Amino acid sequence: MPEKKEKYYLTTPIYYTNGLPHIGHTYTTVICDTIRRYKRMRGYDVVMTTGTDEHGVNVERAAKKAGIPESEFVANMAAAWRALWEELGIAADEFVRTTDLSHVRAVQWLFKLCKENGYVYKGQYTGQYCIYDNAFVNDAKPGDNCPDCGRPTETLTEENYFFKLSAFQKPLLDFYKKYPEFIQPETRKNEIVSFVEGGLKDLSITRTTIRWGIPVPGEEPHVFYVWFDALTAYISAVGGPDFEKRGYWPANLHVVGKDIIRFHTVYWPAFLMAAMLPLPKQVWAHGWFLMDAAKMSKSKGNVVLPRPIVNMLGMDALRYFLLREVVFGQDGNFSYDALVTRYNSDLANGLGNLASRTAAMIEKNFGGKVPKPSERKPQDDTIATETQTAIGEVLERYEKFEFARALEAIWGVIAAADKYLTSEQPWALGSSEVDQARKATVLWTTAELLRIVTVLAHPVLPDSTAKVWTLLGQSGSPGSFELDGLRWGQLAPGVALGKLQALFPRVEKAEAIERIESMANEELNPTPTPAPVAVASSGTAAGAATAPA
Ligand code: ME8
Repeated sequence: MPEKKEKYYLTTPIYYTNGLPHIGHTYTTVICDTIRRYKRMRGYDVVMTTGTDEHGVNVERAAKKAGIPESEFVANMAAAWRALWEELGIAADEFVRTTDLSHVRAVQWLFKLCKENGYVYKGQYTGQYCIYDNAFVNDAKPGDNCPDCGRPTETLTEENYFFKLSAFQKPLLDFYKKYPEFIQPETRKNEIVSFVEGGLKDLSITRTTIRWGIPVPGEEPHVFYVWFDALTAYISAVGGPDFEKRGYWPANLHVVGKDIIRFHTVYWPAFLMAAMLPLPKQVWAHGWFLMDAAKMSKSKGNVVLPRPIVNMLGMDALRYFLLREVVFGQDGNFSYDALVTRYNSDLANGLGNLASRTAAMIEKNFGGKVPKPSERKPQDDTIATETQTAIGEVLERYEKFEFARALEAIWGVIAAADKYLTSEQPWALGSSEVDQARKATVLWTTAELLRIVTVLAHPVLPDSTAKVWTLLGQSGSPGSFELDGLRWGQLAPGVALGKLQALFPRVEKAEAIERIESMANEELNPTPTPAPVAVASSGTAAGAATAPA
């Protein structure tokens, strides 16, 4: 554990405001929230940033279509994004909007530094531009489609400021070599290294054809190119030019989807090198959640929304599914069927069932107080050792962001508890002194295991573990438990159990899917009523959506 609270700064991408969050955005934000909780439990002083990327031609067009000024359009969208993260309990510590004045100043400051250091010049640029991705498409010819989104590119000539990206080929390659952990996972690193080895062209970083952007001081009508603008949000969120005062820059971690890794591992470090600013320590690119084997997008009409799932199964179920189903870094398919199957098997039958039967047996046999264990049998020691070993393994997995493996190890402990109960059969023991003593040992052992599982699962399942924590009569939140101090044997006998709250009520699959789909349909195609779709607070399987973190 760090001596004095060491700072840890992590970020999600700064999302575009031309749509609302779907499961893909939720995935990135859940990952960051999980890492934030985990790092806090390891004693770090953590700040997590998210935000909205609000400039560019797409916004100009969308605002025009909506018949409102751009500033109003983006304010509405940013408010919607912020509200959804809060509703889902994954609101970040900093929410940066690229229209914030502090961000505008930070972008202008970064540009000034790059220019003063000789890395910015004026020139003419003609190229094929994808207005949907806000990027010139390298090597594309007129008539070519954008290789990323498949839509037509437009030929654009304009006077631009250029950033001398070509000067950074060697510094970047040296940097990747010196910090082999900078780009993760390894396969992405290899891609980026060969891209940079292939040569870097200078990059246009301003536009004169776009109106809705941050002005280049004294150079109007030049406004900043979206990536120079957006990437700077990571530093403007923690002080901009005054970043040293707050002490969170350089970031420890940028979590992004694989679609934007190049911007984060080539452009961004080059901008920072040019400005002689510290570089982030790591960029982690995860894969995509696919729907019917295609990347989700609103235009394809295959988006999965988080809210209907949360209303039906609870936020923890969604978090669990996203992190358990896919190996971090790889693509994964989203399906409601797999989601509900995992919910019933791992959450309702697994953790939920273990918690409720343990509490019920302690209630019935020991008046709701944690019993005092007595003489141990070898099988008690075996399960204690297994659980203690799992603590080490889970922490190691979390540390490497191997969430699926961490959860697998935790659920291995839950399965061991089920087996232990089945073989020890505390319910079949009588009321003799010997039987009572044995019952006490078995139930203390199970409750202790449950306590450890609760702490370990907390970064992924914050709400339900908080409920189990209370059920076990523990004070505070499992989130304030320091992971490094977690050991077998800390559960004090005599503690009164709290109230059993519904954790993960089993659901009938077909019915659950139908309800989720119908809520999603309603959200995507609302019937014209004045009120927005309400967040269900009752009548759901798992109760209300979570409170803000
Ligand atoms: O690219 N699966 O914003 P964006 C997994 N504004 N993750 C997904 C996903 C999917 N199907 N779809 C989206 C931008 N994501 C820029 C970023 S940062 C300085 C500027 C997630 O709204 C994933 O993290 O298009 C991806 O990188 C990000 O959303 C793209 O969000």
